[in-house]
Amino acid sequence: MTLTVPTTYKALTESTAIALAKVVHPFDGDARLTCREIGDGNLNYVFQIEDPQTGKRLIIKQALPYAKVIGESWPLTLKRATIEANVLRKHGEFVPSLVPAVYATDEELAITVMEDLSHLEIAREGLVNGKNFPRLSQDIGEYLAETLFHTSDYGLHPFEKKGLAAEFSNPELCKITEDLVFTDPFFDVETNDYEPQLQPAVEAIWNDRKLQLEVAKLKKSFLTESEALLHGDLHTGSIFASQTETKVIDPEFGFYGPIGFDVGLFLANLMFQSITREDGDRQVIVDHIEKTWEVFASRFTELWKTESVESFKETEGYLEYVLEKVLTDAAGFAGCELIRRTIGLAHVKDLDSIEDTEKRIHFKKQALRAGQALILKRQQTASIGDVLQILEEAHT
Ligand code: SR1
Ligand code: MG
Repeated sequence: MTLTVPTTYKALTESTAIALAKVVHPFDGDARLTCREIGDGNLNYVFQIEDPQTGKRLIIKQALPYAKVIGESWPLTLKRATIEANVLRKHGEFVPSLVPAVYATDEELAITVMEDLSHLEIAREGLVNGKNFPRLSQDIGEYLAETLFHTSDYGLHPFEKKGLAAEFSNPELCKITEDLVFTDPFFDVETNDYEPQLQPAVEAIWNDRKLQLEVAKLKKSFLTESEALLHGDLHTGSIFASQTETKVIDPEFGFYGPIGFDVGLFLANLMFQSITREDGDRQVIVDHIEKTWEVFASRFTELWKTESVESFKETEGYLEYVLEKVLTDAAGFAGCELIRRTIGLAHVKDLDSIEDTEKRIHFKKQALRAGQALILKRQQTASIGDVLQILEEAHT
C-alpha cells in the first residue's frame, strides 16, 4: 500500500501519521509501523507510532483548528503547535531532562514530532489513584526556577528578553485562560458547569464584591506582567511522572506572563489532592506543596546570585521582594484555579471522579472555600507555611 504524506493542513489519520513518521524520523525502511491515537486532552490529536519489531516509538502531536473538548464551534489557532514546540525547545535549554525531546515540527501541518513518554504516566492519573511520585516536587521546583529565571529580565539581556516576549505572543490561548480562569467562573456564564447542590456557594462567589475586586487584580497581572516565558497551563495533566522521572509536556499556552502563574497553577493542582485524600495520605501532598516552593525559591536564589544580569541584584531586599511577590501571586492564581476547575468549563478528575455524591460535593465546597480564601488572604502570606495554613482552614 502506498502511503501519502499530507503537505497542506489536514487532520491526520492513523495511516497518514505513519507515513509522516517514516519521513521525519529514522525507522527501518521495511518497518511495519503501528499507530494509535491516544490524546485525552481538550485540544489536540496525539498519535503514538511504534515499530513492534524494535519497540521504537515516537509521538506526533497535531493541533486541531478547534477545541476538541467543545467541538468545531470553538475555532482555535493552529499556531499553538509552533508555540508549544518552541517553548519545549527553549525550556529544554535549561532543563533538558525535564521536557520531551522535539525531533521535528511542521508549522503548516501544525505538528510536533517528539519523544514518546509512555513508560511514564500522567501525574494526575497516578495521583488520583493514590500514587505519590517522590521526585515530583524536587523536579517541578527546579523546572520552575530554571525556566522562569532564565527567560526573565533577571537572567537575560533586555533585547533578548523582549525578542522572546514578541516571539511567544499567544493571544488566542491567553484569551482562553483570561475567560476560563479569570472571568467566567466569577459571573453567571452559560459555559460554567457545576452540580445544583453547589448553587448557593456559586452565587456567594458571584455576589462577593471583595472577591471580584481581587480576581480583577489577579487578571490584570496575568494580562500585563510580561515577566518570564511561562508554561501557561502547568497542571498535573501536563506532567508525565514515575518513581524516578518527571517530564513537563503541553506548553501550548506558553507566553510571557507573571512567574507566580506557573507556580500557582501547579500548587493548586496538588491542592486538589490534599483536599480529596484521606487523612493518612494527605501529608505526602502537603510535603510536595512545601517542597515545590522551597526548591523553587532556593534554586531561583542561587541563579540570582550567580547569573543575574539585573543591576539591582545586590540591592538589599530586592530578591526577597521578587520572591514574596511570586508567592503572593501564586496563592491568588492557585485560588482562581481551584475555583475554575470546580465550577467552570474545564474540570479535574481529582474531584469529578468521586462517585459518592455527598463526598464529591463536600470536597468541591472545600475547594471553593480554599480558592476564595487564597485569593482574599494572599497578601498576608509571607511563607509557604502561611499558604498551607489557609488551605488547612478550608479543611473542615
Ligand atoms: C478549551 S481548553 C480548556 C482547558 O484545557 C486546557 O488544558 C486549559 O487548562 C484550558 O483552560
Ligand atoms: Mg494541555
